[in-house]
Amino acid sequence: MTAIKTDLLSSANAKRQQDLQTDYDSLGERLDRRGISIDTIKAKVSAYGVAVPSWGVGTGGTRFARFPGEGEPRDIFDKLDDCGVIHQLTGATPSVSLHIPWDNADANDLLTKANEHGITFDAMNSNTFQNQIDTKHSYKYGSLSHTEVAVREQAIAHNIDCIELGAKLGSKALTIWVGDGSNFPGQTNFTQQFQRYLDSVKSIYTALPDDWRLFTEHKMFEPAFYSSVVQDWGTNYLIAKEMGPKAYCLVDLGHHAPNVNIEMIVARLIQFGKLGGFHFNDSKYGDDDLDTASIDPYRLFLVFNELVDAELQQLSHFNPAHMLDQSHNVTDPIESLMSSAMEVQRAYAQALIVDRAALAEYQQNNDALLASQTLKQAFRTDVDAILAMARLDKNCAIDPIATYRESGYRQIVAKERPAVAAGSSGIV
Ligand code: PSV
Ligand code: MN
Repeated sequence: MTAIKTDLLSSANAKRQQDLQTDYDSLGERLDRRGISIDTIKAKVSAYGVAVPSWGVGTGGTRFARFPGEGEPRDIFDKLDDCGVIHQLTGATPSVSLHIPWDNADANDLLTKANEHGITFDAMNSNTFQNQIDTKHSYKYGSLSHTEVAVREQAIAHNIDCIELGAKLGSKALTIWVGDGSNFPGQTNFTQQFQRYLDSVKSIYTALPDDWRLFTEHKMFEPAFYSSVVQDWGTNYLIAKEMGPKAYCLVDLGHHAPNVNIEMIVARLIQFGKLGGFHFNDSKYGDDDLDTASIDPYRLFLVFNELVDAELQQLSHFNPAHMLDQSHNVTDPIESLMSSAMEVQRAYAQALIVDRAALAEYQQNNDALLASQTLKQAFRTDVDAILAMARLDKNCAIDPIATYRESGYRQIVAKERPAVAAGSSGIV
């Protein structure tokens, strides 16, 4: 089933096809002069996919308020419909990452809905940063690292439930992010708290099927404002090492102090075989969950520069999961997620056209200026036509956002989806 009518899509593309062909040919000529085949880059972009977070299609919020959007999804099935639109128009988001218990539903019903849209399920996300309606013990003072064994056991059991549901859905990974930490110096014993966390994740690890991976996600602060148990990539690396070969680190681009060199963290995790995946949101101050590349597209490109470098080396254990993780307050989430998926593709395409032989030589000869210019040359290249042509080849939209607006999808679904009451806060 396709949510956007195919005749609308075709006529939207027909209006833009001639200009696209001209732009593609002209870019092809310029790349050819640099010894790069535009069709090879297009094929790689076309095969590339990034997972959409189920929670991203709803309107987020801040700690202060949540302003509901028109036609917001009512449940996971509406969310999957919205994810279907994103994939239909961009061809870049073949999978969805679920968050349990928010998305809890019968596995067969979930599969049926996903099949309708030709999408699959990426990593499962557990949630022990909130109390759930049916949970006996509170997570107010933590979950996997809680001082009380009963709370830890409840959090472990929830993660195992996520694995069990995911296994039925064809997912192959569990992502754990916890809010555990402390708000006051002295509130917790760092060492004992971390040991309790390690013991808990090891129990979850033992329940992991052989062909699954376990991702742990670090985050510097929030909701704990003095210390977080999994605060940085070093701690995350220790966790993955302690657990074993199926455990990897997940890097959310918003979870570091401002100005931290994230691309170098990525390189380190690649070098030691522990890079599990990404949440490609952007950030200016803290965990802002802003749209991908809306603040610092060069940083995203530099991350992809490391990824392409590793891809070319064909390293074993190198198969990072690519996911988005955003919260939208002032935009239509479908538009924001489409924009982000395309930004991730753009960074990938730009990293693919880096002249790696030249770069290696400049590095060897300590030619800092030309090494940096080599990266800049790729970053400055407008690869839009490659992305658009890859979409057209797959019968997706040359201009997804314009086509989405022309389709009136949001207004159509708004008729079936009543507005949700405002008031509560809702950032994730
Ligand atoms: C909370 O900071 C967060 O944004 C983490 O990045 C998780 O990935 C996400 O929520 C979903 O749990
Ligand atoms: Mn995240």
